[in-house]
Amino acid sequence: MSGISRRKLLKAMSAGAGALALGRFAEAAAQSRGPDELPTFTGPGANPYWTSVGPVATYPQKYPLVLLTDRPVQLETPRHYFESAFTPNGAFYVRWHLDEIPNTVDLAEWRLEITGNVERPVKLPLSTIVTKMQRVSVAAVNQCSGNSRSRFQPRVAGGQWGNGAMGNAMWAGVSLRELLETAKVKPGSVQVQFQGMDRGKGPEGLGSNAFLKSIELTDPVMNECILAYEMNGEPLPMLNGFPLRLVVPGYFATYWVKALTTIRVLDKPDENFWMKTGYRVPNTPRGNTTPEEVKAGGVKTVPISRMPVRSFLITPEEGAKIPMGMSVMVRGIAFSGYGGVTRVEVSEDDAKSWAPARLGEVHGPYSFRTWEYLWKPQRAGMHVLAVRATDVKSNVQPDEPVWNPGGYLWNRIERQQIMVGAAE
Ligand SMILES: Nc1nc2c(c(=O)[nH]1)N[C@H]1C(S)=C(S)[C@@H](COP(=O)(O)O)O[C@H]1N2
Ligand SMILES: [Mo]
Repeated sequence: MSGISRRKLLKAMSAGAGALALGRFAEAAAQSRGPDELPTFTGPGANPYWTSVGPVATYPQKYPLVLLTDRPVQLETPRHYFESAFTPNGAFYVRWHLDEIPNTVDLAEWRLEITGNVERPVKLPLSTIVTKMQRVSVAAVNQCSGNSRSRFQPRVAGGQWGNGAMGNAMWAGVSLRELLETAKVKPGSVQVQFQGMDRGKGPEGLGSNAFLKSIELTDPVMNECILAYEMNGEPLPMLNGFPLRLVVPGYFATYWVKALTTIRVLDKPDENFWMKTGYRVPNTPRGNTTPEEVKAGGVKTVPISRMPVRSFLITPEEGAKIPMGMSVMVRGIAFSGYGGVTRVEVSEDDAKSWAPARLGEVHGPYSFRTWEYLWKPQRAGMHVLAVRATDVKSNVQPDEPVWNPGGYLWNRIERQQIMVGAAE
């Protein structure tokens, strides 16, 4: 724990019952923070802010979640919901960019429009999509590109997410390719653009009043995209994009446009703010760069795409105290946007040596996969456990932090401190 966060924690605790009542969100008691006051995650040990640093809020169709901001709505999933491979809809994190988000939808009026560079523009009611087209499903992780942004050093602007801007669900709906075929894409088309019902200006008014994302027609992911009307066997919660959202398996969630109403086939590349300026990373192997290079200018960027491999240690919880002589089943999850995790390893000595964990059931290449590891602590005192995953493309999590100005793609090896007590 860094000096600044230790001081803040002590301050929050000395504030008495009010702060303590927040339990694991004790730090959240601090109301307005400048960027310098935000807790930092440096130092050799694990960090105590696994979940986040916000207060808790309850929105319609949602359990109490960590409130990052309410305009626009950004809610983070508390850690314990990652104990299973699928994240409950009520606990699923929420991220919108614009102020005006839909809170009701009249399905009698609602249509999905396929327009732009197509032979036959169509407008489909939801009933046609649900009853007349083939239903397909995929288990896929939805992760914000800024997940874990609060770890970045030097700090970067943007939502200071802990590790809870992610979730895994079984999505069901219709294939994007099949839908596009009904409208007949014209030759010369290059991208497909997606737009939802939300409205408002983007940062500095640059967003042209809608959140717009596009995918290359030749990108192989086009064949795996689905338009989902079901999430874990239920209609999507309003805040997660009811009645229909794009699911782009393996890709960061920025492309998973919610409350979808318009699919626009483009004959030239999309140059709107959310493609040309937002959600880009330096064109380097890990999307990494340095603040000095950014300051000097000329850093080439590419749009964000697939999610690098990650793994998380979920139980026992950070700060847990384990009696000496007891064995503990350590459990967690792992995933990769490049098509499945092949190996998870656990370290009992702060990432110096590694031993394999046992992998759980496969729910498909883009799902969370659970893992477990039987830990028999050999000594009393503080232990730093670490976990790292390898994916089918042999990508393995790095132990050096990456840095980029947007605070994207964080996938450094996670650590966690566990206290083993002496026998009584
Ligand atoms: N219509 C719409 N779709 C959107 C966004 C948005 O602002 N508007 N944000 C995107 C981003 S950046 C993220 S991280 C995910 C969040 O999905 P969730 O709220 O269902 O968790 O939605 C994506 N789809
Ligand atoms: Mo995001």
